[in-house]
Amino acid sequence: MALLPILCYPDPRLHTVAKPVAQVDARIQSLVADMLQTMYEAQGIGLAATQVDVHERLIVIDVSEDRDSPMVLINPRVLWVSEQTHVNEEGCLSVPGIYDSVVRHDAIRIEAMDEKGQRREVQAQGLLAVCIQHEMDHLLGKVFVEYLSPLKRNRIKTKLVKAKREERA
Ligand code: K1U
Ligand code: ZN
Repeated sequence: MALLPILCYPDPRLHTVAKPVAQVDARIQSLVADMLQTMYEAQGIGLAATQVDVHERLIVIDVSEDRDSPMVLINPRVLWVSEQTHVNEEGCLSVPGIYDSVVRHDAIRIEAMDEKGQRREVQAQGLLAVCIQHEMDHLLGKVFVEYLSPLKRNRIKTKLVKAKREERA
C-alpha cells in the first residue's frame, strides 16, 4: 500500500471529468487500497480518485465512528434523489482548512460496483448521503467551493495559493 499525494485547490486537474472504470482488476484493487490508506491517514470521511490525480470513476468512503467500515463505489450512478434538501457544513481534503455550507439532497439511492466488481445499490441519508454527493461531484470535476459565491471562492483561492507559496519558500 502507498500514501498518494492529494491535489490541492485551485489545481486545474481537480476539474477533470473522470471516465468509467473499464474493468475491476488488480490495478483498481491496488488503487482502492492506496486510496483507503490515504483517506484514513488524512482523517477524511471520503476520497475520490480525481483528488489523487486518477481520472476514473472511483470513490472510497468511511463515515463510521470507528473508521472500520470502508465503502468502495466504482462507476457510481444516481438512481433517485429526495426532493427535500438540507444545508450541511462541508470540508474537503483538497481545500484544507475551509468549511462552508452547501445544500444537498437529504437522501439518495445510487448503484455502483464494489472492489470485487459486484453490483450494489446504496440507499443513503445523513452524512453518508452528503459525502456520496460531494465525492460524485469530484468525479465530475466539481469542488464544493464552486457552490459558494465568487467572492468567497476567490478569497479561498488566494488563501490557498499563498499558503502553498509559503510552504515552498
Ligand atoms: O472529498 C474529500 O475531500 C473528503 C471530505 C468529505 C466530506 C466531508 C464533509 C462533508 C462532505 C464530504 C472530508 O473528509 S473533509 C474532512 C472531514 O473529515 C470532515 C469534515 C467535515 C465534516 C465531517 C468530516
Ligand atoms: Zn472533497
